[in-house]
Amino acid sequence: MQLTLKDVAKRLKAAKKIIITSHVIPDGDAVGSSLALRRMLVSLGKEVRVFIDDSIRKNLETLPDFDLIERPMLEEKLDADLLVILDTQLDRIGQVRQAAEGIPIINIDHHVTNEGKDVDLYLEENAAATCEIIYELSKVLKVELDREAATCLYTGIATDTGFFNYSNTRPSTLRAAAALLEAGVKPNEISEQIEKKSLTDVMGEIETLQTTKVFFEGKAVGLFIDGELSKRIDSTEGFIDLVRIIDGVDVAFLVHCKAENFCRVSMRSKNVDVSKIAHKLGGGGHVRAAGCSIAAPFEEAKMIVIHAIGEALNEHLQPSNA
Ligand SMILES: [Mn+2]
Repeated sequence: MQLTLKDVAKRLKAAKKIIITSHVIPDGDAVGSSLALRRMLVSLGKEVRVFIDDSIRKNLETLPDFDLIERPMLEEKLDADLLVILDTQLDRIGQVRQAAEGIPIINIDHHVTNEGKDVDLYLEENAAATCEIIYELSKVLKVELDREAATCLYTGIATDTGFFNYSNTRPSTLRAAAALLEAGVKPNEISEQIEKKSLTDVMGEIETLQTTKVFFEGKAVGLFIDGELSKRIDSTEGFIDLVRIIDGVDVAFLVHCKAENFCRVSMRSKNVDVSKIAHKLGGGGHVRAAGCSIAAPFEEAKMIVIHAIGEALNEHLQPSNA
């Protein structure tokens, strides 16, 4: 069922015990929206727990209430009136899905690839971030955002828009950000915290840049982290942005060998719909930023991705799509 924001508010108000969760490989929007919504609901007298079934990157550890995030224990059965899934769909919340089995679900998301299977969904695909939706929800719920909740929401909006650089930045995104500054957010502190990198990460970045290769007359550019290089890299955050700026490039992508037969792929584009490419390969995301996992050895995964991008670039150039 498709929900409106008012339906969402009603469902939240009717519940007493609420569990909030988000996707594995959590980003600023996943963590920020979960923590901000928790604070909002606690201020309404709700009993709230946040579960994320994955480790979370260090840069997000300074978010207010970060220590309250729990990981589901094997065999633990969770008890609540409502499970709220943020920034993703049911099949990407890891073990939380089993632990919360039987609890009614509402799903709040901005990913165009979310089909809302088996859940009640509020999808605002034009929102730059789930945090932008949660900000709108705070108005519907008539909750005043404190500095802590505002910091969480700003972090999610800033990270999902590349600090207001990407095409998903819309007037309402900036209005939300402005209101969050009025609630006490310090934008410089957040950007310093998010962009901070260890020396190891910067050295890994330099090594990864050496793998830069262009394809399709310079319309695509790839970065390739094999198993060997992967051992020296903690985070690939922001790597793609280093090459997506190359003149003439439409699609930038990164193939990261995480295990012998398992590679993660992320893509960014200026024109081509990379969410379609990701979807074809079993992943998802947005028109200009998407990703997927490929269960294949590194060299094979590379070929699969390059081929799929070539096809998408070709289709994009067909006059019927112009
Ligand atoms: Mn998001």
